[in-house]
Amino acid sequence: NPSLNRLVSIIGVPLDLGANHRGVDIGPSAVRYAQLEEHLQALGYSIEDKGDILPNKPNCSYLDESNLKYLDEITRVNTELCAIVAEEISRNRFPLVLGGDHSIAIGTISGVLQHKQRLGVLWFDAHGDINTAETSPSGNIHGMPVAVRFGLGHERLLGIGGRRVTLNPQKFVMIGVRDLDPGEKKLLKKLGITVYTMHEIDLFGMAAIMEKAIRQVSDGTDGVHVSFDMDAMDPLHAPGVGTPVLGGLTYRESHLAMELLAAANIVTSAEFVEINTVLDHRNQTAKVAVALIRSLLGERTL
Ligand code: 5AB
Ligand code: MN
Ligand code: MN
Ligand code: MN
Repeated sequence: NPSLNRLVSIIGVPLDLGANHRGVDIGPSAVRYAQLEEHLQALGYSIEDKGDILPNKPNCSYLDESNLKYLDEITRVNTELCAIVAEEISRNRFPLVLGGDHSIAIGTISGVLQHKQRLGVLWFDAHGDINTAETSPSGNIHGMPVAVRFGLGHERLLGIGGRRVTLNPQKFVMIGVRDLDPGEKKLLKKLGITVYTMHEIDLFGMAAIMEKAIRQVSDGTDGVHVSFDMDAMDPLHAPGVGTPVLGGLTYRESHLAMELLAAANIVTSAEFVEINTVLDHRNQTAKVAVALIRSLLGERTL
């Protein structure tokens, strides 16, 4: 598609402090090793790799009273990420963020919101990621980024981006969901968020679901962000994730979603997260992530 932005900036965020298992911190390396840059160059993209935002490894005392593990370091990394994402967009480049655990969506999306106030978001995930410290069963911040971007959560996380940048729940769609905590179910209903669970994907098919989702997030917005948690896919195809849930998207369903997004030409930023190399087999999940990114950026078989 000739009108897609051909300038892509890769931003690595090897953060695992928001997750329950170590290992997603090697995600950006694994994706680079699966030849992301070479593949995108072959597609005609001009790539600038901005390198990694390096988290500090805190020593052990993360468990405070607030049920927010590693809040300080996660806030610091996301603040830096927000600034880099905003900077790349101001340079007219497409930010492609590689995680790292899903708490980095807080920074990525707040960076995008600096330029696109009317943003649509497609959230591919087995989970809702809409817990707060009050509802979270784990205290892991990778289960909270959606709540934060709707203005719910700890002050420090809400402050990332310098002002109260919040998303419009009408322009936010979840795809692939199959594991929600009780508090998440209540909040999703209260906010009226469109959630295409695996049930709807089974019933209607990915093509029909994507047609509706694309219309919803692109009508009346200045851009669309794709946040892709690799655990949206079935663990059979993406085994290298910290919180696998059976019954996920097949290889083809996830690719079809990316292909339809490329054809619609609406996506202005993306992130691929939760690639856990310690739990992966022979870098399979990183390779699948690269294949999905290629499809999202317009690669076709013929
Ligand atoms: B992921 C759980 N809901 O809050 C929680 O991988 C899992 O970014 C969160 O989707 C999974 O701890 C977060 C039980
Ligand atoms: Mn998930
Ligand atoms: Mn997630
Ligand atoms: Mn996970």
